[in-house]
Amino acid sequence: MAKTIIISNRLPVQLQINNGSINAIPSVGGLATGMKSVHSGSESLWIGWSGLTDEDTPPELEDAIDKALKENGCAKVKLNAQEVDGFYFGFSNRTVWPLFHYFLKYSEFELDFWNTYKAVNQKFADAIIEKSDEDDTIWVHDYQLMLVPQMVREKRPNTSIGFFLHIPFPSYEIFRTLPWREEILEGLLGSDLIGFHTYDYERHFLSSVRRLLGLEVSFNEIYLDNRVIKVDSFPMGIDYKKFRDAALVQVERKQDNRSDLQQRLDDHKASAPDTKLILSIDRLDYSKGIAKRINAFEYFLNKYPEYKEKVRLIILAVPSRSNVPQYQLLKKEIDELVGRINGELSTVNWTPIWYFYRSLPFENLIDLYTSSDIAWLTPLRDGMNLVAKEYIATRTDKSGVLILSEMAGSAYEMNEALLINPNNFEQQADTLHQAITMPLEEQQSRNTFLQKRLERYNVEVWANEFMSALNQKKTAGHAYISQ
Ligand code: GDG
Repeated sequence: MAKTIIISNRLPVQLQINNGSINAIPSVGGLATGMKSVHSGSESLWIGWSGLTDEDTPPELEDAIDKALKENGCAKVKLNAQEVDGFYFGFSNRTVWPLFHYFLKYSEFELDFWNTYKAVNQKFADAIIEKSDEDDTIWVHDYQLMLVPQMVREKRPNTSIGFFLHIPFPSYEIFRTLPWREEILEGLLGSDLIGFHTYDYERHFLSSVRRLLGLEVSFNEIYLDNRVIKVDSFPMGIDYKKFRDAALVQVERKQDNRSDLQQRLDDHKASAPDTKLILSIDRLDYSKGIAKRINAFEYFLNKYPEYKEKVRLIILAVPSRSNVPQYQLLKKEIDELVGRINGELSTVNWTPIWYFYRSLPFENLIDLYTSSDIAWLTPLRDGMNLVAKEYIATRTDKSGVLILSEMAGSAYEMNEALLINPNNFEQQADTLHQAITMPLEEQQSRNTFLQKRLERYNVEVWANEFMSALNQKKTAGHAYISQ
């Protein structure tokens, strides 16, 4: 029976080694949840890196690891520490990530990184070939694996291959600076279907294909040899029900069952009922615009001093890629900014910024979403931004205001949010003022539209639409009949 093979850098389970026994804990991330309908039963297999390098894996546990993964419908690609360094921390996160998020000056063009990226992509492709059959359907995820489609295509000319990019695809003017730009495009073009979050990313990709490879491109199809490659946008949704239900449970939770964080938030509300909580949640990443947001908050407090002691900014910054130098610098910059602003503005009764540098359990995430009057998300570039969608899904009484950067993919679907340019402090200060003073009826009317859309186009629909577009392509066959 034909299978679906999902392939991503990391597997949707986390391995824990306890006294020589292995536990595979399913992860609760958006991708893992969304793929549930695709990754179920014996007809699917998820291939990826387990998160343990060869050096960290006791050889006597290899079989137990494989068994634990198999029970979860997974199989691993083995990587050593040097491969993880060059492929993941190197080319993926020091070359592609900054470039695709328009941070050209951070992008490092290192031949060693590139060579390791190629070698590791080949390892993933070999694992697919080994574990799949010709009539299986293959879905490759994200920027770490852009060469995999072509590497598989070489050995399996008739297999159906889809690729989805979770980050932006940059404009041709940015993309063309990459020394290995043709190889990356050719790698992606091994696919039958290439998906992006937005129509703009799709257009940027098509433009690069046309201008760099000189291929024939018509509307959203690319003609290569005897194949037609389809390019389309599939904006990723969230598990709407999971977030809404968690918020309902949280709201109904009995007094004595509240989390410590929730108690603190409730105490804060009780002691200062007219104070507004403004929330931001991101991985600590320069693309998320956290430092600029803090500066914009200071600007806002200077422009509207009447809000001093009346607003509080909560920043949850989740540690990420902390052995990449740019991330270490950013951490230092944010620590200093928060320290300076709190030092200068705090009063006996008020600290303007609550800063958490950690990952919180899911329940606490819900506590933050449901307790905050405003979510303020200011990425300088973001493929989609699921936090914006999750905040809205948890607002069960439809109150709350979302201020969202135009530079996030999600802004295209969330017109009822207050959209801002993260570089414009004046506009952001005025928008914060607008959010704080927005009448409840207006909040509810905006959120009604947003929630309806998020509920309908949830992550399962996203995964199913991609798969059915790929399957349609399969049924239509690969042949390109010249007109
Ligand atoms: C990439 C693209 C695209 C955050 N803090 C905690 C926590 N989270 C969860 C959120 C959300 C996820 O992490 C973050 O997703 P985003 O979409 O906002 O951002 P990236 O991590 O950069 O994701 C992005 C996405 O891929 C999907 O294609 O939208 O543009 O960059 O789900 O809830 N979860 C828990 N504790 C935390 O402290 N449990």
